[in-house]
Amino acid sequence: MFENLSERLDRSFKLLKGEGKITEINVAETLKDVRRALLDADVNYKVAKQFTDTVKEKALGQNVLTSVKPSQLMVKIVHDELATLMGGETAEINLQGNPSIILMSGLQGSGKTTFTGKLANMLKTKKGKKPLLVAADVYRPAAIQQLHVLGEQIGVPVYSEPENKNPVDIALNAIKEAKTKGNDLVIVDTAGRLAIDEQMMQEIAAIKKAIQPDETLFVVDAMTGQDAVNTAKEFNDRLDFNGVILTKLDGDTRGGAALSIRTVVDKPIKFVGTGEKMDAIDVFHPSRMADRILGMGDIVSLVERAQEQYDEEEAKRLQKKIAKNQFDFNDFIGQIQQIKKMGNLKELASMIPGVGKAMKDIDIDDNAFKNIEAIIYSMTQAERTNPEILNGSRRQRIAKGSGTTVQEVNKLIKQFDETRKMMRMMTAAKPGMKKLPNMKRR
Ligand SMILES: Nc1nc2c(ncn2[C@@H]2O[C@H](COP(=O)(O)OP(=O)(O)OP(=O)(O)O)[C@@H](O)[C@H]2O)c(=O)[nH]1
Ligand SMILES: [Mg+2]
Repeated sequence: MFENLSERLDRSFKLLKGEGKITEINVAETLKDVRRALLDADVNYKVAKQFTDTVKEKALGQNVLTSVKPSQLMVKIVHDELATLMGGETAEINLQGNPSIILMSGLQGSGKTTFTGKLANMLKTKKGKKPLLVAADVYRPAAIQQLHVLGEQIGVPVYSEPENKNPVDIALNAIKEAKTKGNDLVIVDTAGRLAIDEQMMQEIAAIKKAIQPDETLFVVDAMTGQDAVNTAKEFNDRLDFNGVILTKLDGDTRGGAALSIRTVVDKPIKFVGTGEKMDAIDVFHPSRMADRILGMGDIVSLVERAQEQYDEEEAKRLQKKIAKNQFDFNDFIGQIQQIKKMGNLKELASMIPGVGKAMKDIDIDDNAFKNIEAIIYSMTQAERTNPEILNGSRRQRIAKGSGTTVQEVNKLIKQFDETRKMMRMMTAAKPGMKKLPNMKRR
C-alpha cells in the first residue's frame, strides 16, 4: 500500500540530510519534492499545495532542537500533517439508535455489499451486536443472493423481498422486522450505478429520508484516485453522509483518495477494506495510516522525545523563576499561549499547576483569554516583569488600553498574585517539583 508515495517522500527528506537548520532556502527543494510525490499519488492539487504550505510554515516556526536533525524534524512534521490531512482523530461510528440503522451508499462495484457483511461481522463479534442485513438492491436478483451468501457465512440474518421492487418499503419493513425479532442493528445495502445518475440519487435520498439512519456511509474504491474524491463530493452534496469507507486498500492504490477526501468533503474516513474476506476490515486511524505511509515510526518517536525534552528545559527555566519569585506576566501569557495552542481549554488549564486553580472560577473560553491577553498586552514591559509597580493610575490606564474595566484588571492581578503564591508554595514544599505539563508543540 502506498509504496511509491512512501519511497518518494523518503527521498525528498534525504535532500535535507546535510543541513544544520531548516531555512526557507534549503526547505524549498524538499517541499517541492513532497508536493510532486503527493501529486503523483493522485492527491488533489489544491490539497497538495495547502499541505506543503502548512508543512513549510510549521518547519520554519519550529524550535531548534539540538538533538535532532532537520531532516528528522521534517519527517515528524510531514507525519503529523499527513495525519491531520486524513482527519486527525479516529472517527467513531454512531450506534446510538435502537435498532441502530446504517445505510450504505456508493457506486457500482465499490464494495458496498462486501462491506455490509464485514461491518456486521465486526460489530457482531467485537460489540456483541445482533445485526440484520437488508437487501435493498432490487435490480439484480444476484445482488440479493450475494447478501444471503455473506449473511450465511458470518451467521447473520438477511432480510429481503425478492418480489418487491420498492427499496424504501423493503427497508422500512426490515426495520419493523428487526424490532420484533430483537435485532439492535440494521444495515441497509443499496444498489449502485456505474456513474452518478439522478435516478440513483433520488432513490438513495428517498431511502435515507424514510428510514432516518443513524449513519449514512459512503463506500468508495480507493483505487479510483481522484475520481473517488469527485464521487464523494457529489454523494455528499446529496446525502450529507456521516463517513467514508475506503475499500480495496489492499490493491495498488496510490493513496490519493485517502489523502484528499477529508479535505474535499470534510467527512471522516471511518473504515477501510483490505481484501475480499469478511475479516478484511480495519477501523481507520489517521495517525497509524500516516505511520504506514512514511514508514518511519522510529524517527517520529525520536523527535517526539526530543520535543518533550525541550519542554522539560522550558519547564525547568520556569521553575527557577518561580522559586526566585520572578514568575511574571510574560511567563503567564506564555503559558496561556501554550494552552491555547493545545486546544480544549477547560481540560488543559486544569493541568497547569496554579494557573488551573487560579482560573477555576473563570468560564474558560477563548473570550476569557482574550481579555486576559488584552490586559497583559496593555502593560509596559516594566509592568509585566515587575507587577508590584501596578498602582491605581497604571491600572486605570491598562483598563482603558485593553478595553476592559479596572475591576477586571484588578481581578487578573489578584489572580496572578495568587497563582504566583501557589506556585512558590508548591516549589518550596517539593524542591524537586516535577516538570510542568508537557507543552507539545504541534
Ligand atoms: N481486494 C478487495 N476487493 C474487494 C474489497 N471490497 C470489495 N471487493 C471486491 O469488489 C467487488 C465488488 O464488491 P461488492 O461488494 O459486490 O460491491 P457493491 O458496491 O456491492 O457493487 P454493486 O452491488 O454492484 O453496486 C467484489 O468482487 C468484492 O469481492 C476490498 O476491500 N479489497
Ligand atoms: Mg452490492
